[in-house]
Amino acid sequence: MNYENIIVEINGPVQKIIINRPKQLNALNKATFVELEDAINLAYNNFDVKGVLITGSGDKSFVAGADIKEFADFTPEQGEELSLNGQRIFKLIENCPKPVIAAVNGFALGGGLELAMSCHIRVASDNARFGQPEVSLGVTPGYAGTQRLTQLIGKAKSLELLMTGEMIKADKALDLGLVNYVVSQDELENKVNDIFNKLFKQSPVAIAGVIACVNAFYDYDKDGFATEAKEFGKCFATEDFKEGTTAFMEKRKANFPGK
Ligand code: DAK
Repeated sequence: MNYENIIVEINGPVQKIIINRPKQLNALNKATFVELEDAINLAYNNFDVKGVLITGSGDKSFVAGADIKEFADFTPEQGEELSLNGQRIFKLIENCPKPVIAAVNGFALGGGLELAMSCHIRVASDNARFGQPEVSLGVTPGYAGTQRLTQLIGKAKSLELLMTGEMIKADKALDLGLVNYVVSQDELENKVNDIFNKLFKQSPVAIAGVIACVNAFYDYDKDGFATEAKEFGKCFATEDFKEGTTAFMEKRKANFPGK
């Protein structure tokens, strides 16, 4: 697929996805969602990709929300359809078997915060701003913001942010547990790479299992304990497990084949 709204770069084991609509502060329109889904599927299917980085173009905005101009005259049916489609694509990110890190380089508002929250780890630059301002537009969040914000920071703070639509700074987001790290703008990419370097020393198979187990905790259709037992069992048939245990006994670092 030719991309017009995102840029996809593969740097070694990292697939970088840059939301690239800087004039609109990287707001997510329909076409961007289509391209984002395609890029995530690429990461799922490319064995050599071990991690995904999602960020926004420029130094002002990660993603300033869904494209307000696009849904202004929607019917209720179109609104629900848009919501379900966005939820489905963000779930694809959340369930990606490879770690997905959001490098939040500015505004992460509405659909932008929802995108960041669907990633496994969030690293913010100190100029980042977070919020779910949908109530100011007369809508509720539509891409699972009410669910993931509550999962990440708890009911009381989540309700406050969702009902006031207030924007918060990066240090407050860190206090709330909404982001994992805050660094200077210059350090953002280095910090993300440091995290990837730690992750890439571990078994990709086991990391995929951990993601599935933790996600099962939040999935009412799944029993997280049963998922964990299943993922644990699956490891015993993998080359990663054989290499990990052999390396331990031979007192050397493991070199995981990723299968
Ligand atoms: N959509 C479209 N364009 C946007 C945008 C957005 N979310 N955010 C910014 N832009 C555009 C502005 O219109 C402006 O374009 P021009 O007027 O120059 O053509 C350009 O980006 C630069 O923005 P500003 O001039 O406003 O820049 P400032 O630095 O002054 O302000 C700001 C930055 C981020 C504080 C401000 O742009 C702002 O408040 N933007 C809107 C933020 C926002 O409310 N975001 C949440 C969007 S609501 C649904 C599903 C999902 C959703 C809703 C319904 N259904 C299923 C129905 C989700 C909703 C959202 O995400």
